[in-house]
Amino acid sequence: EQGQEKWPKGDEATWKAGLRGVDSDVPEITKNIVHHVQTTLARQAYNIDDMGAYQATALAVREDLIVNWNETQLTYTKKSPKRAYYLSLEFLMGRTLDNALLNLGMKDKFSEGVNKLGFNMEDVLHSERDAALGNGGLGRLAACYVDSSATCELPVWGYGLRYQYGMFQQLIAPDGSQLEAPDPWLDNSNPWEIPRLDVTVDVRFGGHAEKLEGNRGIWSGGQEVLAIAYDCPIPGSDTKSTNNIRFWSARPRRGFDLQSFNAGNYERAVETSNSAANITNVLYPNDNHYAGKTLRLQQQYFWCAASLSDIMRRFKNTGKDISEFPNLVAIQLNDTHPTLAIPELMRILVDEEDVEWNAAWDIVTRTFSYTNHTVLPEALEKWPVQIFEQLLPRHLQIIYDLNWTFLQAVAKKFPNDVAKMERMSLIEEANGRQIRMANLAVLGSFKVNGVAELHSELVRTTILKDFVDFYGISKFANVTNGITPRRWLDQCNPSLSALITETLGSRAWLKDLYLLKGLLKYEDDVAFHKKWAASKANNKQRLAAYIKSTLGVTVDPRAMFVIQVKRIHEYKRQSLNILGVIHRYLTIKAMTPEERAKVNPRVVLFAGKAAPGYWMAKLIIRLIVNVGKVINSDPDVKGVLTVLFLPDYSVSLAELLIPASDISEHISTAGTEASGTSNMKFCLNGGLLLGTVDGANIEIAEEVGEDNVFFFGHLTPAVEELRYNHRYNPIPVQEKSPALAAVLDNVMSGCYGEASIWEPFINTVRQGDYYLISDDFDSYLNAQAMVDEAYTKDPKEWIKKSINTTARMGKFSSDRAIMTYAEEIWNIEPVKI
Ligand code: F58
Repeated sequence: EQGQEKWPKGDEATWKAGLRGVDSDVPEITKNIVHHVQTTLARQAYNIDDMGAYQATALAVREDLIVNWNETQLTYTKKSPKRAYYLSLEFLMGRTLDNALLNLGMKDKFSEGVNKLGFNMEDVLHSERDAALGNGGLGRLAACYVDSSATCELPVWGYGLRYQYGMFQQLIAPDGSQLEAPDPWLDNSNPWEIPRLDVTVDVRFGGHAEKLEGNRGIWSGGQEVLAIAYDCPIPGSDTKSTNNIRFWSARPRRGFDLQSFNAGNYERAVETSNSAANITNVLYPNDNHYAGKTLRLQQQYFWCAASLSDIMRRFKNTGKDISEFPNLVAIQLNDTHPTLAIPELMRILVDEEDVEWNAAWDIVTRTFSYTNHTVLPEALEKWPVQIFEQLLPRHLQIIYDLNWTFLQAVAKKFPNDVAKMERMSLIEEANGRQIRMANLAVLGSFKVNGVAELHSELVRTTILKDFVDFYGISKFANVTNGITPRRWLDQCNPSLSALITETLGSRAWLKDLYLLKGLLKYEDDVAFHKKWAASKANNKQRLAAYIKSTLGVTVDPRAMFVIQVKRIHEYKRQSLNILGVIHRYLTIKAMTPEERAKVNPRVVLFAGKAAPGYWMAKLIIRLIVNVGKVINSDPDVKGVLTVLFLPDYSVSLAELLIPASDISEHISTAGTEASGTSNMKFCLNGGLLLGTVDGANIEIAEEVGEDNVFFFGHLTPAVEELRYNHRYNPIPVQEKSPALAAVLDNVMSGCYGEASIWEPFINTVRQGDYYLISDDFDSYLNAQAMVDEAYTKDPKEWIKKSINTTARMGKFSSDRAIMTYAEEIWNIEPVKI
């Protein structure tokens, strides 16, 4: 078919002679790297360091990615399949070079080439700085999903924002407090983006909206901001398919206001440009908490408007009638952050494309689907109507019009249920009028999903119950999260990956993770056990070396490594962990030297960032650091217990920590953690899970077997009543858990710093205890005792558990998750490149 097409421009042979392919042999690779050293970096063998070698190598790899990217995009354009767009305000990518080399299947050749040029690939890879355009789970999930979409050859694009400053850098002050420093990640140029200075969209803010007949409107005036596209190629694993994330950057519409400039008011002329560029300045560093900043709403609209305009332009290029839009376009809303895309598409259809209101609404509601990531009430987005009036007057009209029709339908279905109408309305009337973004997202979507079975059930029965009653259950689905096994095993754990490949006889497991089941044949194989244990030991040594070089602390890799790494949040209960550590410390201190010699030595590691404005989370970090200082300098527990807080948690640090865990902790209060994804990463790497019956922990246990996880704590249905009791029939901690009472007293005794510092935290446990620390504490200690027993009593049995865990993690590949979205929600199919 392609052969019959007419060459679009000039002489075909001349064009083709100029096109490059993907470099395939080592001399070609080194030649290209040297070429970039010489002519892009303007350096030479005499003055190039690891950083320069990284940059030149990245530029060479970038070319390979772009070759595949071009071919993929041309194929999509020619075949015009239905496409899906993943709208996410966060993409937590981490480093790119290693992942790109592995997905291209070029790592060995590039390593050889880099060696020939006098560098070591490991050092080169470590020169790259993380792209941290995300807070945590939600942003990293988006990154895993684009990897899987390319690997599964699905026509999917991501849309995001190109923040000048990513996730802040975390420093720990001498007193143990978290400090924040900015992350100007673009200061060293970014080889992984393609600036598209010609792909731009005008985005309007403010001005006034007029209504015409038939619900049509005109929006004019205000200020226009220019969105500029930066494309980031996303290579699939072992395929040419290379998808795209389009990141938008804000620029002032006109360099400056000429009138003010000519009037001699230079500063004012430049002022507009400053405020426009501010929009994509910084990633908001809140995790599971809604802050309600106007600039954040500007970010959201800027991104939705630019992305939708771009999607519409691409759709129109197909020449299809507008009514075909939902047959060619599916848009996934990653949480409520992109919900403005719903009224924006209405605006485009009704005001600009002259589509009749009801027909437009039909198009909209066959296009969008929405993923919910939390049931915590404090995380649900609501925007004051007043801000909308100023910033998005036309969207406010559209939302009012939608709400009017919607509430009539609700009233018809549930006559006389005013309370229900109030709850379902797009507008919350109490405490200042606010727009409820989750309600709008549900209204405008044909499918709503949660991210793990339990979470999806809670969505259906709690926060969105009224909507289930109204629409029926079939609109509400579950897609359990997944992780990419390329980054989260092959890349971060080369020794285990090699062992698996050697054992299974091929690398096919990386694209069909259920093949890991083949490892079960060796669950009792002594020789295999030895290799399995050697890989873990190797990863623990690697981490120990990092700890030595960054914190100057020596940890014994033969000790059991217990790891809890994630955002610091009260619901995730790092507090429970550190209180448990103190209990362990006090217990060991009370022992005779003979008894101490029998204790299972542990290294307990924490890492994670607290939102800069989340005071309690920061206090918990401070407690962890200070408890660590006391324990680590106490000769009584030397070699038996070490406690460390590793600063500045990131994707790259996760890649080092996860393969080194014996046990990881996922201990949220039941019903609060929507899914969790690091739980999957640890288990895939053969670390065992200690956790509550929450989120995806439940499904992990279902897959790997309950005997291979350590569960504890109250279950979700008990939580509400326990909280009620805390309020109305409180029982003192001393009665519920004498062990916890002793620990709290110990903290207040001043041995980790003045009691007044910790009092606000201690009080949250003693009074109210919303996260049920006191209810779960004894059960937690009991689970820890089971861990010690399992680890020390029979090492063979432990390794068998570890093998079983890895072998049964097939379900948690993000390939499975993305294929579920593709087949059950988006209705898109793979496209062969
Ligand atoms: C996380 N949410 C969930 N939100 O907490 C976690 O259980 C789940 O596994 C993960 O999503 C993926 O589904 C989360 O990370 C955020 O960070 C938002 C950032 C923007 C502001 C609101 C919270």
